[in-house]
Amino acid sequence: MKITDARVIVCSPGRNFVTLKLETDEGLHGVGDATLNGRELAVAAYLQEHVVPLLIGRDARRIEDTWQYLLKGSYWGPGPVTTSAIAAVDMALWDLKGKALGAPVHELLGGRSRDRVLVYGHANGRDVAETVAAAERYRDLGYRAIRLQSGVPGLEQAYGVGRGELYYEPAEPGLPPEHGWSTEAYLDLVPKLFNAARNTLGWDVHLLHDAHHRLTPTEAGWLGHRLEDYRPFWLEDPIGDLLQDGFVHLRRQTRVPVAVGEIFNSVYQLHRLVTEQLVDYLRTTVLRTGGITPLMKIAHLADPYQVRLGSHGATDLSPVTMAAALQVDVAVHNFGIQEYMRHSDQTDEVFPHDYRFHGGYLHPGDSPGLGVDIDEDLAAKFPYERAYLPVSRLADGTVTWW
Ligand code: CS2
Ligand code: MG
Repeated sequence: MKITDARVIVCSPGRNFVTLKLETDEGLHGVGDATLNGRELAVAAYLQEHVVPLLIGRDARRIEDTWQYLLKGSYWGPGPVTTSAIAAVDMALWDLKGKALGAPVHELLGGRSRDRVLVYGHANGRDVAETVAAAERYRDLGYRAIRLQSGVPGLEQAYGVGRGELYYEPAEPGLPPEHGWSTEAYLDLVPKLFNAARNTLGWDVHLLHDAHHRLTPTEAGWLGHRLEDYRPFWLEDPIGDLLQDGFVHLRRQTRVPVAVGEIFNSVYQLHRLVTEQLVDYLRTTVLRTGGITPLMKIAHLADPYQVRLGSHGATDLSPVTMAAALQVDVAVHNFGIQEYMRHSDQTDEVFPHDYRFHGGYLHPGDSPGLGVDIDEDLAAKFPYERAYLPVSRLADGTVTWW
């Protein structure tokens, strides 16, 4: 089966997405997601100028070889742009493989280990009361796991709050919005948030929280210790992900489960975290880490260390990524939970897909391939509009991780 055409489709049905569509000489096509929030055109250009010329005429059946060829052949190794581009190719090739064999991709990954995929929703509000009320709405929708993100007293904006009821869209058109940040006010708030949530929701629901890379190991250790009695499912991105020694210090200070990895683009960024059991869940996705091929390797590495997958699933990952992620989620043994930040109706119309939400779980279909597609004609009606993620500053103006 030879690749005969490769199209890079940039569209913006509610938000910007980059999608790769591969056509073959057997009349089959496959799709892959290449979206990198705030830097979409960098990946689109990488694909169009440097990858597409290498794909035409290649045997679409050779998935591992293509993945190795595109990564090692780049010389410069993994990075967010490179691996997002390679991920789109890898997803599209798995989509084609499944379609050619008449099987959903999870059948090619070892078959189902579970019938459905536990997901979590995103309750948010301007304050604790609004956030807990939103969490009650998510519970009433059937969610069994809910992330809590609240406004912080004294700050105009906070990560994870606003721009949508069932989802959270941080990127904004124009130049990067600037948000204030106060660690002290945040650390005062979060224990109160969890106390109110447990008092209202009880214990029969998983509660999660994302610190979004903003704390030092000492600050995160203090917060984790304070949250232990509320039994969080996980504390996500408690510290900056890139200095792995920080997780050693964090592990000494708290037993709260830790989730990390949504910005990781290679196994080398998480190898020590797994083999020294410094984290409990890996947030790495089929998109950021380069596709289904590397994520399966990561899952198999993590399994004997009792580290589970808890993949990223925000709005800036398209339904193509969600469909591909669910193929992995339903197959691997060491699955924990899948983030499910719903997309807008516009997005769902451009990317028709099989997966459905019911009773707190996502149910991937059994269509051959990934179970998702892109409606190119409809996509063309939503042109790209440059948008940026926010920049965060302390009260004195110092830039900090957003
Ligand atoms: C967040 C994301 O979903 C999450 O856990 O970390 O919303 C993240 O901020 C966005 O994907 C960035 O584009
Ligand atoms: Mg996160």
